[in-house]
Amino acid sequence: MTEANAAGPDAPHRSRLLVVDDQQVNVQALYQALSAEHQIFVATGGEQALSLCLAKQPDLVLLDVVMPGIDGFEVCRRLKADPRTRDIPVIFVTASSEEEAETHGLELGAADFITKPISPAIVRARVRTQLTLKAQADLLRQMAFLDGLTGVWNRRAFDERLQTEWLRATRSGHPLSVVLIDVDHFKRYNDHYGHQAGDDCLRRVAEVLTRQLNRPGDMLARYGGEEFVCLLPETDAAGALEVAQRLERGVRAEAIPHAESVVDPSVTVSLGVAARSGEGCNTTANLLAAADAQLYRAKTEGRGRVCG
Ligand code: GH3
Ligand code: MG
Ligand code: MG
Ligand code: MG
Repeated sequence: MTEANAAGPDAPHRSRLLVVDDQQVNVQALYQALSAEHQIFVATGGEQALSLCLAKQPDLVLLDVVMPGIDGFEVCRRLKADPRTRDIPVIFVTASSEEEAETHGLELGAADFITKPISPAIVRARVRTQLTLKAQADLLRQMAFLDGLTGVWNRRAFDERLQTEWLRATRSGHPLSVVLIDVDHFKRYNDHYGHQAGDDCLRRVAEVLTRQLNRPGDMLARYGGEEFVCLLPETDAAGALEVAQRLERGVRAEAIPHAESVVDPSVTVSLGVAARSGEGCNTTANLLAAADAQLYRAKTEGRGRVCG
């Protein structure tokens, strides 16, 4: 997922464009038309275009069709087949104005088609349109994976990442752990302070938990209701227990008053930890079930603690 433009999908900002053409004169023309507004990368062949798309993750590709080696159609087909590059819009820029070629390009997933010789003003306008659409699509994609109340990832995002990380860990043999986190006596919190305050409390808990995570690969998601979940790649059971203890202490240290809790006069959480190497943790469902069983144990043993 690329980062959405912080100022909103329509705000102008310097985008990153990849210009692909085997002829210097064409590259020059596009560069002159677009470099004042955008940052330009150049590839002079299909192979180079594909590797630059992976390495630079441009916001848009302007793609020539006829090139020695793999042609523009094949580049487009490969970009659209790879989940890492399929959301990058492709505009074909070609000398051919044949209906058949244009149809073929659009069927391959191209966003637009421009014929050479180019008109700088038209190229700029069409590029702008595609960039706006791309920014809006990115924002929607991002919103579909975020929890509306707390702003952390939602369960859908978690489930997807868990599958990816599970496959990766299985392949590499590296550790992987999860931590389930449940706010203690939260029904009483709502009953005493009101639902609005309950929502504020969940937001603060989410913030505190986020702050305790320091590895770039770690993920915090709202699992549902007053439950959160942490995904910890490259982390074994002992490491995950340490993280969980830190999360528990972090929430306690925030000292959010909770007059009706019998655990502590402030908000506490119970946590259950499970690692891929653990007994019976041979599927993602079993991993989560194991974490849930440990969470249940933390509840029955008095809450405000970690079990794993
Ligand atoms: P335990 O310590 O055993 O976890 O007790 P609990 O009261 O936290 O557990 P229970 O599952 O009985 O209640 C969870 C409560 O969380 C009930 C529900 O109304 C509240 N809750 C769930 N989602 C939200 C939310 O989005 N906002 C607010 N304010 N409350 C929520
Ligand atoms: Mg060419
Ligand atoms: Mg619960
Ligand atoms: Mg609870």
